[in-house]
Amino acid sequence: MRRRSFLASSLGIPALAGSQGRRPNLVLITADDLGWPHLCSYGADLHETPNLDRLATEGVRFGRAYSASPVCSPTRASIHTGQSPARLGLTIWREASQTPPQNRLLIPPKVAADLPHSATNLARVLAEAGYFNAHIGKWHLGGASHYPESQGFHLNIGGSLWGAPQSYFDPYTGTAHYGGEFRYVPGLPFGKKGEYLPDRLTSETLAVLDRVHTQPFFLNLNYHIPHTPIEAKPELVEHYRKKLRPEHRLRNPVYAAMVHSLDENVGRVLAHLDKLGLRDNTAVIFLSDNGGLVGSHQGQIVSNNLPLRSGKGSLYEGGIRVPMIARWPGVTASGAVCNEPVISTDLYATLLAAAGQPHAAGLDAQSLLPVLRNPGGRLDRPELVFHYPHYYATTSPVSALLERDWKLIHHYEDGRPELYNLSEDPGETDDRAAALSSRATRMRERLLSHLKTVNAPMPVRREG
Ligand SMILES: [Ca+2]
Repeated sequence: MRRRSFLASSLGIPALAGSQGRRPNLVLITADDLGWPHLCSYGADLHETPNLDRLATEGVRFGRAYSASPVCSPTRASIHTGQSPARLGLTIWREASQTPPQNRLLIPPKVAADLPHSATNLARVLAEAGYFNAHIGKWHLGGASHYPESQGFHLNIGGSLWGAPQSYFDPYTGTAHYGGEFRYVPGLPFGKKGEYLPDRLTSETLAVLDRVHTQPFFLNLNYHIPHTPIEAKPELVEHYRKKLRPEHRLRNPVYAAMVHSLDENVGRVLAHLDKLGLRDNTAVIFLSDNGGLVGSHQGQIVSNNLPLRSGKGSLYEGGIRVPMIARWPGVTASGAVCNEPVISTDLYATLLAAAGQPHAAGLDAQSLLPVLRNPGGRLDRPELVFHYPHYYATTSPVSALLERDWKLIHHYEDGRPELYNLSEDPGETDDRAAALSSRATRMRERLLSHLKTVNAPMPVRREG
């Protein structure tokens, strides 16, 4: 039976003490570039994701969760700070932040390369509240002076400045991809040659859980897959090659095998929480940091996000709508679906609220506890803002405003608006901007006014 302190309930903060009579553990598991429709519980056909699907039946599955950015680092920064990428001034990944292209119509802004130490910081608040904070896997939020150890984490295994390793197979080093840059994964000595990185990160995670579970902990477990390089265990690739049929919408057996390994490893973590008796007092949240990568990588089509439009890098739904599942026994309903629009930035406020900690005012985060408890309910929030003032294979510089079902996309190159009604047209095929020009104009003014208020970095027109 879960106990609830009088003070906590009077503040609207959920029960802080579980069966062990203490604050809940927090487990945040992030996948990298996993598209919205890539889990079976979200409609995937070729893929097999029984562990994440089970997690969904045990908790709340979000149908309209958004990453704050269509690319990795800004979304991760939003989770750790509760600030939108526009407000934080961190709108693209580190490697691209200082060298915007000079040969396009617009010159994108130079933006923050590192997660600033001055920002509000989730792990630091949790550390001050007595949590043990472990970061395992991808970090991608700055150089060595801004690694997890400097951002409130007591432990960092694998977190570095790089967004992806050179290979997912031990020793994870080399120069095979990414422009010949020598990369490695720190904190993983004495590996077994050929071991798959997600398997290894999970083994490290289980060992950490064995050691820390006697005190409240925050586990920030960031798998690198299914980000490039598109590499998977050969026996799983073979399984999906044999399974692939002409009618399958998802068509890449290597990518399917990566998603399989992701799911299997999440299953190992969940099973270990059960083994240690921690399930009832642990809030688990799983999500992806942006939409799935579409288009070709080293000669193969990586994936697609159908029925959503486009993918990573884009502010169409395929770039920013992501799978997200939350399970917190005693708080979340079981097997429920929440279709309220929520955003990765909210996890900052949600995890702090779960730990019984207040969060600073004036941020862009809203606690999701009301919809975790009542997935059919609504949050008191009129809009979400997205800002990507950069180029990517799927986009030119854009911003977007989401007012529940209505979405306005503003293109900086030509000032062109696009307007979609997502409930009628989730695939964003019917642009209503011309037909509903007054709505489009109002939403664009609202969007640009907000971005000005937060001093968002903007692209500028190239001279000459
Ligand atoms: Ca990513």
